[in-house]
Amino acid sequence: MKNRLLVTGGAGFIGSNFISYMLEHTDYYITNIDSLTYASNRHILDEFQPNPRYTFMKGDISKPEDIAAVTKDSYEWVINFAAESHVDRSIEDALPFLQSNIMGTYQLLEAVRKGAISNMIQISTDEVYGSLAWSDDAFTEQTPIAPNNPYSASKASADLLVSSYVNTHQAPVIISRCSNNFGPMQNKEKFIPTIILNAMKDERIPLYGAGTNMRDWLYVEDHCRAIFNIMKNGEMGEVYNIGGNEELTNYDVLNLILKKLGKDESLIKYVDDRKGHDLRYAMNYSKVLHTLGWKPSVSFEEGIEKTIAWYTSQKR
Ligand code: NAD
Ligand code: TDX
Repeated sequence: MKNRLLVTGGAGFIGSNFISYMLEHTDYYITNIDSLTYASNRHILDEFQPNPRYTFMKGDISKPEDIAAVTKDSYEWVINFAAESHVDRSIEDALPFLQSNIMGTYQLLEAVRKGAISNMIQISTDEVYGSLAWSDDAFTEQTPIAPNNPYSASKASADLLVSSYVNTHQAPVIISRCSNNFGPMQNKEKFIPTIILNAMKDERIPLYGAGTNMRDWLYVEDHCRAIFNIMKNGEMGEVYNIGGNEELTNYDVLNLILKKLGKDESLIKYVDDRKGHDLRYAMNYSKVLHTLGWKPSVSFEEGIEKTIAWYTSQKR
């Protein structure tokens, strides 16, 4: 049904920011289906609940009965954020990643194929392209898929499944691939929250390997705006890269945040490297720039100040 939006994983980091964004900037009626794993922000559900345009259903997108229950209503869109998202956990135990990220996407594609949902955006990641050498150009939408860890392999598998449904069934699905997000409501297991929360308590911050690995950082609200732009003007079957234009080494990220918090480098603790650690991600987002007119608007430094302010406000 027009004006009804199904958000999966809307209690997680990006999904909850997206729901806030959409409740504020649009008149969509939003249903959030989330299985409430360890990664979910349960307090945000209480904040959304009073809004008459918001409905929550606890459910697992990889379970056909949960998808059947939520698709008793029909939707104009599903935006699929639900996933196991932490690379380190996928190295310890890949199975939940295969279940949620691949089987979950499959169940949603089937719901789209059967007509319960009219359009879908699959939220993917730069990690499906693998790792760049220092001298390589940034990933484009034409860069071959070459994931290196169980998390990114599960996300790449889901993307391939989406492409197969687009090709075979003309399924109305778009894939968006974004770089590393940061901002309010990110789980403390991820790098930037780890830095902020540990530094606030004067606890040491683990820096993997030499700290020279590089990521491109995207402020989460810019990502939400990009997704809404894709909903408005994106073309079915297309892939869109979304980047932050902020390539930094992990050491530089850590150092900048320490400086903002008035802490010094003695808090850095060099630890063993992540197994199979991707060296560098960088996104060429000229397609969204030229076709949708989207570009990031929040610099890394400005985004970090907002993020620090949010984590500080959460301190009890
Ligand atoms: P997150 O781990 O913070 O949140 C994931 C949410 O999905 C949680 O609320 C969890 O309970 C829910 N969930 C997990 N499995 C589920 C299932 N089977 N059924 C229903 N709900 C389930 O993740 P995030 O960082 O917000 O990432 C959201 C999406 O964006 C993921 O698909 C991820 O691959 C992608 N992505 C994230 C980043 C990033 O930097 N965080 C970058 C690129 C792409
Ligand atoms: O304590 C840490 N110390 C450290 O040096 C942690 C948690 C991470 N790191 C390094 C590893 C990475 O090079 O920091 C970098 C960022 O790590 P993560 O926050 O775990 O993110 P990353 O592995 O880059 O993946 C993220 O971006 C792509 C998201 O978690 C994925 O869901 C997304 O697809």
